[in-house]
Amino acid sequence: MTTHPTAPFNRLLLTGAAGGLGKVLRESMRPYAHVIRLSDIADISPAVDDREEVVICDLADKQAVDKLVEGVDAILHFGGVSVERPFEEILGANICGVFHIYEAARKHGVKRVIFASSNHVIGFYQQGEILDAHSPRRPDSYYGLSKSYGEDMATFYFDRYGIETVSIRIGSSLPVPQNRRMMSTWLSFGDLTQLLERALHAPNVGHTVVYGMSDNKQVWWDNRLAAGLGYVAQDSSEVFRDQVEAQPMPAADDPARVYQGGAFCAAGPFGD
Ligand code: NAI
Ligand code: 15L
Repeated sequence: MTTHPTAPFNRLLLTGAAGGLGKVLRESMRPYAHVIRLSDIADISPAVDDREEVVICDLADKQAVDKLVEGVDAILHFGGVSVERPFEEILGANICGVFHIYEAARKHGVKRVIFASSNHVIGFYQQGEILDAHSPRRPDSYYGLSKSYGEDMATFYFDRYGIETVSIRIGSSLPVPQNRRMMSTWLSFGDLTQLLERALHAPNVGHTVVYGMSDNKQVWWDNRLAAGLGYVAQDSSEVFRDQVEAQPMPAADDPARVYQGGAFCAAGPFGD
């Protein structure tokens, strides 16, 4: 993994800091900034030292987000609803939230955003189909739609205002792959950290879309269009194959076996 001898960023903002990945990144991103500003709507454990700042903030609150972004050099945007939910819940956190982040970035002169996008922007492709960053999106959920909107927001803010973004279409970033589908989609925490380091430091990214996956054996996503990032995955789901394949095989028509987005493709409808 590439490391930097000196921290090039004075202050990084990490949204979603109370979440599963936020807790990991709170530790693993420390080498890349003098100070990390940690934010979430949920409680965050107190700052451990003067290299951490803790700010409770609802992404749906435009004024609060504006204040949150003031004084940061780059943003790791991981906050928001992370699973399929009714549209009204997704709207404030993810759709208004991503707009608030970019508007604040524009006002405060932030030059780079790393956006935690998701494989659910292409979730309705069948497993085994090979995609790259230019494949038309096929969102599998309101959640996936919100990430698709976030990617469009990133393109717009680059074209209009020159703010660069790396959108990482994260597969499944968990300690271990939990099922057969995740043998293809798994992203280790170490590889996520390397990908973020590259996304922060690679020059001239414009708006680059990259699939966030480890060096898994059977993959559906071709990352050659994001080669400029220099990301080289170090881990592989293969070491978990025996324990994953001890699980029963899903039925042939189970979305978990059919679609790249798995069970998200069968969520809803809500509110009938
Ligand atoms: P998580 O659900 O554990 O963390 C998300 C955090 O966002 C939570 O702590 C939550 O309190 C916060 N949040 C929700 N609504 C908010 C609001 N209105 N204002 C401020 N904060 C709010 O999810 P996880 O797994 O840590 O994922 C982090 C990011 O990465 C999410 O954006 C998710 O969509 C994305 N992602 C994660 C994947 C994974 O495999 N873990 C896969 C693909 C994308
Ligand atoms: C996601 O986007 C979710 O945030 C996460 O909870 C996982 O379900 C992941 O995708 C996945 O597809 O495995």
